[in-house]
Amino acid sequence: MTRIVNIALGQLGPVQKNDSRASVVHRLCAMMREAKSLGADVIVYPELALTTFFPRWYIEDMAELHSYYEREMPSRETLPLFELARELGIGFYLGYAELAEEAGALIQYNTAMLVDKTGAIVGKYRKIHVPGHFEHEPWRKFQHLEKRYFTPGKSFDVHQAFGGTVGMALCNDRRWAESYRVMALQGAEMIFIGYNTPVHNAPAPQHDDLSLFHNQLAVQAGAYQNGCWVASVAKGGLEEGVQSIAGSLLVAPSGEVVARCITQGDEVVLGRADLDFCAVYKRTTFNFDLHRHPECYGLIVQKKGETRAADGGPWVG
Ligand code: CDV
Repeated sequence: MTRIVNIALGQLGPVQKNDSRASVVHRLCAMMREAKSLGADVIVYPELALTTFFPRWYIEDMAELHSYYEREMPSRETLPLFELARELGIGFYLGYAELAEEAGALIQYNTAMLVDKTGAIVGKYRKIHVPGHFEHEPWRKFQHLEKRYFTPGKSFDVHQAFGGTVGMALCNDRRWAESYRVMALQGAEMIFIGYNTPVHNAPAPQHDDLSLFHNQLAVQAGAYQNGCWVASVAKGGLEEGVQSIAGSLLVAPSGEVVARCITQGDEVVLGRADLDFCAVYKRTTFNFDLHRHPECYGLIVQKKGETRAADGGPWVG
């Protein structure tokens, strides 16, 4: 029996500061209906999909900052998404800012959740590779204060859903080989990733022309080297004056791009993922049991990295 999962890329165009949660959920619901009409089993939405990408601003007022976070899921505003998922019989992955209460303290996470076809939350993932900087850096055209606003998560888990094994990651995670490998070692067959990537990278502006290339390169390598399907979905377009790359795509275990969005706005594109195609790679070239040498990889977990540039200056995030 073949295991086909029809995966919809639910790319979002910009969400401006004054756009209400209700208006964004309305857009997400319209996309969910379109995905269902195309035959989708699951729709993948971007990172921090419910609001504008607020880490671009230095926000000192805690009440204002926390207005971008969700304290519960489903919340009053997001409930229509869960209800529609159940009504249509379609799952979804959604990125959002989470305000969690732990031992009496409020902890801020950059989170994604996976919801199944009954509208039930199957799992949650908290972003591990939190990029950017902690302090206000006025020299930048815009801030990237994720390190200030989000505590890193602790684990890459996988979940049984849609007839296969699903892993989740968020944005910057897709650039790190470790993210995919840790999920693949747990049998991941599909990895869902949401992202917000500005075209302009303040610490390395010479890379701006390569933003889309690096996005695709990272996802294709992650899929191929781990024999997984990877759906990577953007919030694109011009948001509050900042241009973000779009370029959402679905990559097969062969590393080939099988579906992609071509606009900067709200766009639904369907890809057909045969989960049994993963085995073609997992049992041959990337047969971990046969070919990996974990005894030689100790440094990967023993050493974090080099913390100083060759010229003695600090690395910039
Ligand atoms: N939201 C992100 O994680 N963005 C990062 C960058 C560019 C800071 C990314 O890797 O796309």
